[in-house]
Formats: sequence, C-alpha cells, structure tokens
Amino acid sequence: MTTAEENYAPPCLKKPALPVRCPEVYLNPPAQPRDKKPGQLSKAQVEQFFRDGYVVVDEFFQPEELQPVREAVAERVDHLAETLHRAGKIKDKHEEAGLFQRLTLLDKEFPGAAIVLVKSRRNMPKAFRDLWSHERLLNAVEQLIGPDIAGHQVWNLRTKTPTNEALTVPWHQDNAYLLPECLGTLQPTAWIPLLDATVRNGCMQVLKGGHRKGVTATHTCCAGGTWYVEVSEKEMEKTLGCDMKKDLVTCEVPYGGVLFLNNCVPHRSLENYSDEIRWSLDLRWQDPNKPSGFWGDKDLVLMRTAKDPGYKPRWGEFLNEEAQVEDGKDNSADLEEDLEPSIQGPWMLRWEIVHHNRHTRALKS
Ligand SMILES: O=C(O)CCC(=O)C(=O)O
Repeated sequence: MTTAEENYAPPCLKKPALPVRCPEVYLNPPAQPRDKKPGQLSKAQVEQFFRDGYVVVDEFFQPEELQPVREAVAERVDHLAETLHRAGKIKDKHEEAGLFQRLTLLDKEFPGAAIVLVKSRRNMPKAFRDLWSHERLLNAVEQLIGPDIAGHQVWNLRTKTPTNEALTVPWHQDNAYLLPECLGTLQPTAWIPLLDATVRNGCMQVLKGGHRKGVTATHTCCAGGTWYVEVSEKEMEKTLGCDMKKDLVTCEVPYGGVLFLNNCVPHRSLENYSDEIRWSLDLRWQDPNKPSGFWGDKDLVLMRTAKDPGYKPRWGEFLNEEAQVEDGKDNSADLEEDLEPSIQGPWMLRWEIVHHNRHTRALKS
C-alpha cells in the first residue's frame, strides 16, 4: 500500500488503527453556489466553519418557525407519560407541567424516563422532518458540502433535564460514533436548541481547530454513567494538537440560532444547572455519494440533488413506515416502547471499554 493510500484507507476494525488522515475535506469549502439564496451563510461564516470547525448563526429561525418542533416534543413527552402510566411505572402523568418541566417530573417518579425518551425510535415527527429539510437550512448546508445533500441516519432529540449526569455529553468527535470509513466525509451538524442555550443550562463547548488534522483521536467507552464515548484532554492535545486553554470556545446559542459543527471537531455539552430542560435537536447531512459510516442497514435520506432541482425527500423510504407518513400525520402512538433505561450501540465496540456501567453491561456482542 502506498503512503497516499494509507492516508485514505479506513482502518479495519480488527486491525490496529492505521494513521488515517483526511484533512482536506474538513478544511476546504466546495465551490460556492452562484445564486443568492435565503439562509445562506456569509463568506466569513463559511470561512469560520472550515477554519475553526464550527460557527454559531444567531436568528436563523423565527420563533414561530420552531413552534411546531416544540409542540412535537411536547407530544412525545405526553406519549411517554401515557406509556409509563399504562405500564404502572408512574402514578401522576404531570399533565399540568409545561415543556421545560414535565420530563423532569416524570424522571423523578421513574428514574430513567429521560433516557427512555432519548432512545425512543418512534417515527420522526413531521415537524422535525420539515426542520431538517428546511429550505434555508439546506441552502446553508449546500455551501458546506455542495449541491447534492442527504440527511444522515443519526439524528437526536436531546433531553437535558437538570443535573442529570447521564445527559451531559463528554468530549468527543462525532465520527467516533461511526465506522472509520466515513473519516473522509464531511458531515456538518446543525445543533438547534429549543430555548436559549446558556452556560447555566448546558450549552455546547467546542475546541476550535481540533478538526484541522482530519484524524479521529482515540476514544474510550463509556463516560461515567453514560453510554457515550469520550476522548481525554491529553489525547486531544497529543493527537489533534488542541490547546485546552486557547482553543476552548463556549457556544451559547439563543433560541432561533443554530450551531453548525464539523464532524471532526471535538465538542461536549455542559451540565444543566438551571431548573428547565435544555431541549435541542442535532441533525446531520452529507454528500450522498460518500460513505456515511452508519452501522445499520438504513439508508441516507436524499434531500437535494443537482440533477433534479424539484426533488423532494422520500420520507416513507427513510422511515420505512410509509403508511405512517403518507398522510403527513404521526399516527405511531401505538408503537411499543422499550422502557428499559439503558442504551447500547455499536460505537461501544469500536473503542476500548475502560469503564463499565448499566449501559455497557447490557451490551450483547
Ligand atoms: O446536545 C448535547 O448535549 C450534545 C450534542 C452533541 O454532542 C452532538 O450533537 O454531537
């Protein structure tokens, strides 16, 4: 194998990791669209994304545009409350509590309710799909990855209830959760809070420039009482060349704002010390012709293609539940929920398990 090939070859899971490096996809913007389109980032914002590995864009959405998303989250919490109640796990459904309190109350009565909500694979609500394929968002993403855009299989609704260690995400690079083959694929994330995300309620922190070498540092599994992989400060300094003092950026994002993240940049979220739940969504995209690194057999969802300007995402295929999305409604409330508050995933097999907890113990090979 030549040196150049070595640089691009994904390390086989069974072999010791090769020194894989793919910096250029993370550093060089594609040709910018010639047309002016709503939602496009400024030249300086595009440059920042590629130089620093992140960019915060305030006022990307109007509050009323995010209202359906808040309502869909409330509906999910309501469904969870009904399910827990039916299963005899809780006595009070806390129907009077609002979006920013109710899950905390459910979690008090049934510890782990917030985790059950995180792992719920109920259909992605229409409001989430509309946000993910929002015209303005895709216009911004086009500036980062080009005119062919697919939604990545990994999306999350984060339910950061106050002082809940299990929901505080430690330092990681997103590609550490995927197969090594996707290292050469730029997969920008839009991290979208459903309230003002602040230091107090657990906003994100980024190590700016940590993507520049285009490598995935060695992570370990699993941090504290979580199912998350983690990369140590020492390892980020050594392998990614990060300076923990100079490169640390705390990204407060006001409601309506978006934090765009590069999948190679190290980031984490802070603990929530407020009395409200810090809800957020993280949504990802990539060029459909590149490896996604997803472990399962689900496909990407094509959202735009240069060949067909009128193309619309085929959600039925993505969700594999055509009947449920055909009429635009989410009539999936009857789907069984798994009420076991632990989470396992294939990323646990990619990295050494150095700390066992309820999540790793339930891992089947
Ligand atoms: O929202 C959070 O707390 C963490 C999000 C995150 O790490 C991610 O989107 O990759």
